[in-house]
Amino acid sequence: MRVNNMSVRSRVLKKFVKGDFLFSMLIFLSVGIANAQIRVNQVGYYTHGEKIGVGISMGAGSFELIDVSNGTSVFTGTLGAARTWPQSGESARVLDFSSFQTPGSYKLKVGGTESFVFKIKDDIMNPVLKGVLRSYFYNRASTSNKTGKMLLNATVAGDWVRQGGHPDNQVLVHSSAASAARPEGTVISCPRGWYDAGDYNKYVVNSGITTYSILAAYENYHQLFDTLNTNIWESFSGGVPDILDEAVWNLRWLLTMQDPNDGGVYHKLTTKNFSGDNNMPSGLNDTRYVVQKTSTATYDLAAVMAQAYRIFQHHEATFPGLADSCLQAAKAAWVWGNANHSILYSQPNDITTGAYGDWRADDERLWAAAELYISTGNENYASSITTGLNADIPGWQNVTTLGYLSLMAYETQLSTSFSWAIDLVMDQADNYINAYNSSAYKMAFGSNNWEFSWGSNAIDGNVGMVLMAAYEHTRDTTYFNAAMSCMDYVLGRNATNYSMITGFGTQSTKFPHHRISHADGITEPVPGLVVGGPNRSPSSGEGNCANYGAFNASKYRDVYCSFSTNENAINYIAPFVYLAGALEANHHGIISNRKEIIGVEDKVLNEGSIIFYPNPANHQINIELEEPSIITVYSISGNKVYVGDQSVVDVSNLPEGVYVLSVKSEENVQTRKLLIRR
Ligand code: 9MR
Repeated sequence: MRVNNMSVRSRVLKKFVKGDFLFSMLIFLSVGIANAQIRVNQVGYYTHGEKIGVGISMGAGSFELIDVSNGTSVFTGTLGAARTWPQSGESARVLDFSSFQTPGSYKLKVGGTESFVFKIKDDIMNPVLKGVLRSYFYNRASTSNKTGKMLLNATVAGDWVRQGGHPDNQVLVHSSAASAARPEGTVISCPRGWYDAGDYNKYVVNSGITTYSILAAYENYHQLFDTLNTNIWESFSGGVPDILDEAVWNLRWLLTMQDPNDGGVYHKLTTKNFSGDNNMPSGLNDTRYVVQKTSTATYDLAAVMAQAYRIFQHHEATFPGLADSCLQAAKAAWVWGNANHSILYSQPNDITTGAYGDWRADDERLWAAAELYISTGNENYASSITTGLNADIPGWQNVTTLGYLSLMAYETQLSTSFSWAIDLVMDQADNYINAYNSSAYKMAFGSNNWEFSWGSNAIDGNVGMVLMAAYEHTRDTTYFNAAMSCMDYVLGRNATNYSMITGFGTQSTKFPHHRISHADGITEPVPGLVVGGPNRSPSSGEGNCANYGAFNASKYRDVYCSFSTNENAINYIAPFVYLAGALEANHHGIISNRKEIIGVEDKVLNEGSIIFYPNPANHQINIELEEPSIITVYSISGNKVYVGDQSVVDVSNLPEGVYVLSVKSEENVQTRKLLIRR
């Protein structure tokens, strides 16, 4: 896929750099001002979804929706009440055009002010989903220069061809990580994985939450991902969906970060210092080290490996032995973690790269226990999932809620009930619904100061994930709309007026703090990168390069030097893989797979080959089962009213009405609407 959406502003900036100063500034100012006052999701909105724009510093009155194909006004609405958003100091009015449901290209207009052009479309987030997922492919470490297959060549990389780098097959054990079996200086091999961010190091903690979110997207919505082609090397060889191939690139690296002698996991694989800004991976040969085993890295690895086990056990033919290796790694990590519960990262004196430090590891432990319990059914793990930790918005340092989200998704399949954890997640989601209802921007994200910390866009994305979980749990569309507001935010309905995903939107980030994009000599940045976003405390290490604004929500600059607001990172991108996947899936009638409670009768249920008859039914249903399956019938309020494993289902005791029939085999869950009539 080639994404080439160079904005006017970017072109002008390039011109500016070339020196055509006056002319460029004139265009820049007029374009900037014309579009700055109406903030939209610059990619667009779902045909049947909520559609919100925001007008800044406007009086009461009406707005129009203009069809850009012919310039006609197709919808008129009333501007919402003016409210001040404390995070940006702006007076904002909501422009709600949700009831307009005709696909096309449009812009919003208030008086003489117009927004950027956006689309209304049924699968509007599909390109974004592919883009954010593909960004991992571009950020793969250890792509080889020697074999055509492993190269980021033009066939798969489009404009962003680059040589491979960091083979990581000769990594040294740092003194902080030395053990009797692997003393300092031992050479080990840890290839593959994704570069963490703008830098070229690989950090287990951040990989943990990232890989989880990507795999969770697949677990929840595999029918969507089963056919999502992202044009990576593995797309040409079949086997498994591309999203799983991408995850395996990192999982294989993660497995090497575990010391096979004791199960402990190295915190990171890194050079001693960050490399210079103008270096491509292929030009770098500095020694790389594995540094200190920690409890956080070890439990994170346990959690992700347990999750990976339950997915890859269904893909033994493509990845023989992988699932088993994952489970063994998870168990060994759990054992080491329990014997070394509070070993927290302490940066050695000779290392200056990212720390990913922490104060506690009990959230990581809970998450690991949850994933191990779900994957094995072993109640010993369940007993380690104890109350006391809040359902905070997930982040690399706080992973409790990842465990809760998994327990929620597998609720109906677990012997022990964790309804208390689900209640905590729902409470948190409801906090964000309150924020969404009262926000000047009608946004779930951004009501609290702390949300504008380093990597704020990841917080926005993770709020979206929590809201989607609440939606899957209740089917209340308020959660769904609030989750969409998180996508709108990162794509332009925000105080910066930028889409902060490279390659998407008219005014998108052009100069991310991403060494590859900076040094590759290619005009456009690598596409699909989500940058950190506004940061209320930008780093003092940047000097005055970025000249930030006064308000939390506008402390963002699209300049390379702004590493505290404009750096991409794998954990910023992953929640948007999940969110874009969840939005796309739901707009196509795909219902979350892991959760069997499906209490709606008016949705298009997922496609599949199950045949059952009669429908409507009277006394019994006959199902053509091709493999051993569990049959469950749900009432429309989500209660299980029948469970069995036979192809003849007796429904004579069920009252007339609409039900959902679910047929679950080892491979698949399929659902159908069932009517019972007498
Ligand atoms: O995401 C991290 C953020 O929470 C921290 O405040 C920040 C400063 O320590 O570091 C961020 O992570 C960086 C990591 O340490 C190194 N790779 C780039 C990451 C994104 O800036």
